Amino acid sequence: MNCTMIGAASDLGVSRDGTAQGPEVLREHCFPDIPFEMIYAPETIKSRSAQDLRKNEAEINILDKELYEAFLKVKKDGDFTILVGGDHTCAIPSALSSCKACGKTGVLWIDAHTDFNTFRTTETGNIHGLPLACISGYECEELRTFHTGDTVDPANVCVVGARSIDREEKENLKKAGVRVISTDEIHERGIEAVMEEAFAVCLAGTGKVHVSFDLDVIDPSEAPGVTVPEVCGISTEEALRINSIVAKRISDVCSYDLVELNPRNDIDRKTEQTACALLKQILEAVRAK
Ligand SMILES: [Mn+2]
Repeated sequence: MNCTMIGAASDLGVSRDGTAQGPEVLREHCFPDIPFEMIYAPETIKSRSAQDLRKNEAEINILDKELYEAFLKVKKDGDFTILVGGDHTCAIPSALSSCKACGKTGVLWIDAHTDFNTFRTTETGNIHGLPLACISGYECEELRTFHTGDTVDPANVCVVGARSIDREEKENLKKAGVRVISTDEIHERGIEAVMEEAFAVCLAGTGKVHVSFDLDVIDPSEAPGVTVPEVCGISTEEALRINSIVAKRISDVCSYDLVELNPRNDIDRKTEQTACALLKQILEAVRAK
């Protein structure tokens, strides 16, 4: 199967600069010979104010609409799409375009954060903390005005590797009924068992899974090149094992994201190299599909 990579050069959804350079670094260093379309955030003065609880909302919507149309165009040709972020808000058009193109879809969200805040509960106003709520149809209508069709049923959403959840965000997750598997649970039960369950949740009554991989699920001692590091994460080796299960089950997967590489915070390019290895696992599997 053919695969098209779409880069989202944006850090509009985070509070600090750097994430916008992630996809360009990966295209240049890892994938110079692969179809790789780059979509840039609108040039504008970015809001970084702590008081602004809807930071860059209008600009994010402009970018996400452009991404949504680009994903749909590639999917119409029958190609598999990989989103290379950019901050995690770009997963909104990636996942919702799959709902439109692939039918009923579950979402596997591999991340240290659950990204299930809403404009009502966010404490920072950084919109990259809201995308999973938006994709799951839980408030956040303002962030999916470009999408026509269903959102993802929260019963088909599973977060793997979470360890940093805000108090009110936890309430949102509980109300929506989202299954959250913590880093501790991965270590208690083992990677195979939790991934088996995660796929079962995402595929219950759906045809496909959208997989979204945030590099900050990995411990910052091994993957420092992110914007919001969280200690006590999984190792790089564990991340590659989790991702190899995704690769093995590629026939259940309709699209994939790799997000939040921040080259400015990276040390000796080690997070970049991990990102590259994760993407190559998926690319190889898609090509063999
Ligand atoms: Mn995250």
